[in-house]
Order: sequence, then C-alpha cells, then structure tokens
Amino acid sequence: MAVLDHISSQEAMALENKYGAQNYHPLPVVLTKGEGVFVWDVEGKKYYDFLSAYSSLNQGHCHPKIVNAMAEQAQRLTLTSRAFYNDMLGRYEKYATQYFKFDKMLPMNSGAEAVETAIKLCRKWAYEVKGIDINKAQIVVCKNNFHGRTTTIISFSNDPVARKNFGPYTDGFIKVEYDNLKQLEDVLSSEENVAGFLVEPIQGEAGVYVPSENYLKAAKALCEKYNVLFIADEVQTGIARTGRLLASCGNCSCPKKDCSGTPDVKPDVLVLGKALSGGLYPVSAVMANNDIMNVIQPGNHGSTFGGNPIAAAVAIAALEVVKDEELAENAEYLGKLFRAELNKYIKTSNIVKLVRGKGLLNAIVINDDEDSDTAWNICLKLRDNGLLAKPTHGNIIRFAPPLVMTEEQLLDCVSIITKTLKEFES
Ligand code: IF1
Repeated sequence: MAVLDHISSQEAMALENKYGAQNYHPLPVVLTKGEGVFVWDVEGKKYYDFLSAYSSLNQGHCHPKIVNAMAEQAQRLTLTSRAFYNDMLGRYEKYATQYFKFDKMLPMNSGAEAVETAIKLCRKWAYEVKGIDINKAQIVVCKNNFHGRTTTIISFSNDPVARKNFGPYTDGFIKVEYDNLKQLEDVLSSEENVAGFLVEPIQGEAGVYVPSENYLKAAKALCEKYNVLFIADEVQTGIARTGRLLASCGNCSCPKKDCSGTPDVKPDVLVLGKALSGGLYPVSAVMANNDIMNVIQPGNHGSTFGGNPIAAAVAIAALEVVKDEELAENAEYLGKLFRAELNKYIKTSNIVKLVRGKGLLNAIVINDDEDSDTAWNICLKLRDNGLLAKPTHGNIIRFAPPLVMTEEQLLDCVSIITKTLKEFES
C-alpha cells in the first residue's frame, strides 16, 4: 500500500488497534490534514481543533512560514550530531536566549527530556555551587504534577495509572501541595538539602488548575530566601498559550510585543517544549543563566538529535510567528471572551459547573463524577458538531485551540460548544 493511498477511518483505527501498543485511548476521529485552526478527517469532514496537540500547535496547523523554514533546511542539512558544529544551532541559541532573556540554553527534543535535563542541571548545581553533600539533593515538586513519562519523572508523579508497576522509582523528590505556600516554606525551612522547586505555572493535566494570584511570585521569593532553584515547567503553558509569552510572567505588564519588561517571576531554570516548534517537530529546551548552566561540561549531557539544524530553523520560525502575529495578545483577548461567553451559559446550566483557565488554556468542569463517561460523551458530540476536544480526569474537558484563531471563529466555537452542552442538560 502506498503511504498516501486513501484509507477509511475504520481501517485506520483498526490498524492502530492491531499493530500499535495500546498506550492511548484516542477519540474516534482519524485526521489527515490540518490548516490553521482546522483539521480534516479522512472522510473530508472539517473540525475546529480545540486541543492543539496539547498546546503544541499555538501557531496553528502547518503554518506556512514554519513549514517553509523546515522544508528549506531539510533540503540543505538535517543532522550533524553535536560531534561537529553546524551553522544553525548557534543562531538559534542566540535568537532564543535573547527572546527569553537567559544567558544560555540547552537544546533537547521532547518535553520529558527537557524536564530530565532541568533535574540533572539542578542536581549538579546543588553539589558544585550550593555545596550540598553528594547524592543528598532533593527537588521539591507538587502533588498532581505532570512533567512527562520517563522513569525518573513518573517517580514523583502521584497518578497511579502513570506509575503503577514501573518501579523501582528514583529518589530525591519531596511532594508538596500545589498552590500551598505554607507547605513549601515548611519543607524549605526544615530540609537542608533542597536544590530546586519544580513547578507548572498552571497545572495542565490536573485539569487546568490556575494557582492563586501571587503564588508563583511568593514561591520564587521563598526559593531565593533558601537558595533553591525555581524551575518553571512551561512545556504546556509557555509560548503565548496563557496570554503571556510565559505563564510565569503572571500579571506583569510586559510591553505588548515582547516580554522585555521585568517579569513578575523570572525562573532560574525555564523548561520549554511543544509550541517551541509550532507542532512541526519535537523541539525542547532548558534555559538558565551562566551561574547555573556553566556547571554542564562536555560529556555530562546530550542527545543525538538535540539542537539539530532542522529543529533550529523550525524553532526560530515558530518563535518569530508568535511575535509577528501577536499570539500572546490574541490569546489574552480571546481567552477573556471565551470564559465570559461560557460563564453566561453556565449561569443556567446543570451540566457544567465552571470554566477556568488563562489565555487560551481553559477547561470546563462537568457536573458529574470523575469516573462518569459524561465528559467523554460530550466530546463525542462535540466531534459530531465539528469541534475536537478531549476529557482529562474524567469530568474535565480541556479547551486549547490554536492561538491564530479569529474572534469570529472563536464565537462560532462557543456556539458549537453551548449547542452541544444543551443536548446534555437535564
Ligand atoms: C501525553 C497532559 C497535556 C507537560 C508538561 C512536560 C511534558 C508535558 C507540563 C512532557 C506533556 C502531555 C503529554 C501528553 C499529554 C500531555 C498533557 F494531559 F498530560 F497534561 F499537555 F495537557 N511538562 N504533556 O504537560 O512533554 O515529553 O510529552 O513532549 O500523552 O503524555 P513530552
């Protein structure tokens, strides 16, 4: 069978079921094409993408500028490994570090790899700069975190499905409640060997849980007080998703077109992935200043594909699009509109309890048990009505459309969502 021969949805799903490991439970829809905020299934039906590959497609599907950068680079040079220099990586590193205002970056591929990189960086800093006794470093993490799926990362997850039967687990992590400054300070003040605090500015997998207004700022201040690295995992929240270039910028009044103001919270270590490539390619990175990043020396860490020329070209283009098209501003504006429109609906709804989120990272909580299938059934109906979204934790539906959406499209989506929800009102 030629790769591009047409197959039906049923055939495509049967192939995945038979030949693929069953590590996912996808919504039954088979996509073959994407453009901007839209995707098409193999039968030709068009949908709004309201997931954006978990916030990877902030710039929209197949953005022509990013596709061109990728195609041009792919015809010139794809991979050198880091055994040799290439003429793209340094340019990308200069562009990205100036963009996010850090001295240095370390390029990787997936989000989980970047989180692992941040953990290694933090531990090495703890031993060589902070002076923690060897193998004693602890990293504080939050309950209900999601940072990826490697063995070390699941070691500090509390999701039984992600963890069970994958032990033995990696030591060196202490859990505190998210959005709880007292617990954080208790640990920081009583434990001598804390090297870092790893946190999501908004907990994505937990159900788009937005912390209290001053949480990140106060947590960062505590980290400074106790000489602990504040590590922001912005894999999902970063790159304009929440109406700011970075969610840890919080409520800072960044100048409109870039984040050159003094952010509310400047992480010591910043972890990025997903939309860093606009969804074209696995590209992730860790950023830090020299006093931290310089603990990494040749041989300490790396990746065959990390920082490859295609990734570099794609990421530069993807970051340019975020600025050129003012995606943070659009996310901020449309996010407010989205929550306002849904709140109007929720006033008279029995089926939706609330909407929450920031920018265009939002979720609705369905008025049913966590193990009910109502949210899943709503997502099936949304699909039938032309909009794709996915439940998280059973009774929560995440809404994260591409940030290139127009106001008219957003209102069209709101009407699809409210029309669908009406079918479930009792
Ligand atoms: C899956 C959620 C999103 C992340 C944060 C690191 C990573 C992720 C904050 C790892 C990945 C994903 C991966 C995806 C589901 C998903 C997710 F539902 F679990 F919460 F986005 F909403 N840090 N998030 O959110 O990045 O290695 O995957 O590139 O199926 O695992 P990765």
